[in-house]
Amino acid sequence: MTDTLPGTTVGATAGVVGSTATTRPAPVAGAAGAAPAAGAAPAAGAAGAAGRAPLDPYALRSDFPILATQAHGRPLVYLDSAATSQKPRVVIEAVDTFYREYNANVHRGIYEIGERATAAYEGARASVARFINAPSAREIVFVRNATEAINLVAATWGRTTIGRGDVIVLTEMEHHANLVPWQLLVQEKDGDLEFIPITDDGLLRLDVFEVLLRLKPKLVAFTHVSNTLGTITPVAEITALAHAAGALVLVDGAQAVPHLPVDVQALGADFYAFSGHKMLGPTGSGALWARRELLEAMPPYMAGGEMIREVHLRRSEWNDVPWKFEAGTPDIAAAVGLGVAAEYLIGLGMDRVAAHERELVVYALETLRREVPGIILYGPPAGQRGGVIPFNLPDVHPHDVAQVLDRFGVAIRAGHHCTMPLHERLDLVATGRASFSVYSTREDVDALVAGLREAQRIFAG
Ligand code: 7TS
Repeated sequence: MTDTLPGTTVGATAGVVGSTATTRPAPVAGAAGAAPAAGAAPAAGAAGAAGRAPLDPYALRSDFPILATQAHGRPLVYLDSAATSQKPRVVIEAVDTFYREYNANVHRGIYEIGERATAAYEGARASVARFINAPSAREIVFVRNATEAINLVAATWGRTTIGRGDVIVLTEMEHHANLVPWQLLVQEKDGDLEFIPITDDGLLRLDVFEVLLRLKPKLVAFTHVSNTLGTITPVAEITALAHAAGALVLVDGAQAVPHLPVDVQALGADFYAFSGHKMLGPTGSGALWARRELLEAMPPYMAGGEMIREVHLRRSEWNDVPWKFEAGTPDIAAAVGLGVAAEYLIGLGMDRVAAHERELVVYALETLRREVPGIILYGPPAGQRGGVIPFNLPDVHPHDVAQVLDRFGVAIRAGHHCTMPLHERLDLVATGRASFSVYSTREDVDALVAGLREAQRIFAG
């Protein structure tokens, strides 16, 4: 394993993207082929060039084959993108092409398809780095999902850093993936967890956070966007305060990278974790970004092949980062697909994606309030949240609501959304949740409204 990345970074995936040029919509949506050569484009934070027309979700819907299907004989209205997003054709084809044309293991084949697989895998790493403006692709560790990324940090950095009495600060609205790993860690190390409370609107109480910082926490770990309330947290502000108090910062970006421009350098955090399958990529793909010196200092997570440089019977030496953290044969196809998804989103322009979803949230909140009498909507005001609409109808369990909506082809999630402590804090058993992505439209919201009115009619009788 060499110390440097193969030079063919995006080349391998760009070829895959390019192969479907004929299926692309007009340049307004123009995502798929817009991927410029590595290094030639602005950072993802700036991608999406000012002056471009607003994102046209109607034009790009034809990129997503599943959106042309039906559920219960009605057009599928997919409003569960926070659980997992749908996949554009370029991603599906990239996975397909890998298996059809160059399926081989990575970092070992001294033959053509093996080299092609390695180039595509490492090219995907470069695309992901560019997508979040990481300073180097060497700071991107491929994992299966955000859950694995957070567990990796807890099990390596956490187990070597956290000791008796050490404090980790979380928030009351974390997904279980950014809560339970820290519970296990402090149980093992006899440390403590503290929580930044939220307001009833789902905003973080930064005044209380400043008081918690007097406990000199070792880590502050929090979500960038709440999967349940949609709250967008002030990452740069929290990070600056945490750093000033001597804490490191882990950001759970699972619900941010699909929807907002994310520039890890501008945010200033130390660890940034996310899943690929929520950002139009395949399941089984995800990434952990961490500052290089942290990755260098952390012990390995899992052990075996790939992550070693030398092995002797009684001791081994580790590979360079990031491969030190990628034991065993990775999910190569998923990583390649993730790289294509990152390029697709860069091509759309994440600022245009964010503007589209902001506009849709305003429309949804207004329309639901106006058209669905008595609906209870949770979360912060439109300007402070991403494309997530949690709600309840009075006296109807959200599971029943979801079942009625399903009859109309409308897919939402109902339940606790893996945020049980947040539901406890808000004194709720469960909520219904509609969530958006690049392909969501006002008509999707209208279908939700029609379904909710029908649910009200059924349950009133
Ligand atoms: N963090 C946040 C903020 C999430 O929303 C999720 C998944 C995760 C972590 C874990 O992601 P995974 O890919 O490792 O499973 N959230 C949801 C959801 O809201 N509905 O289904 C999964």
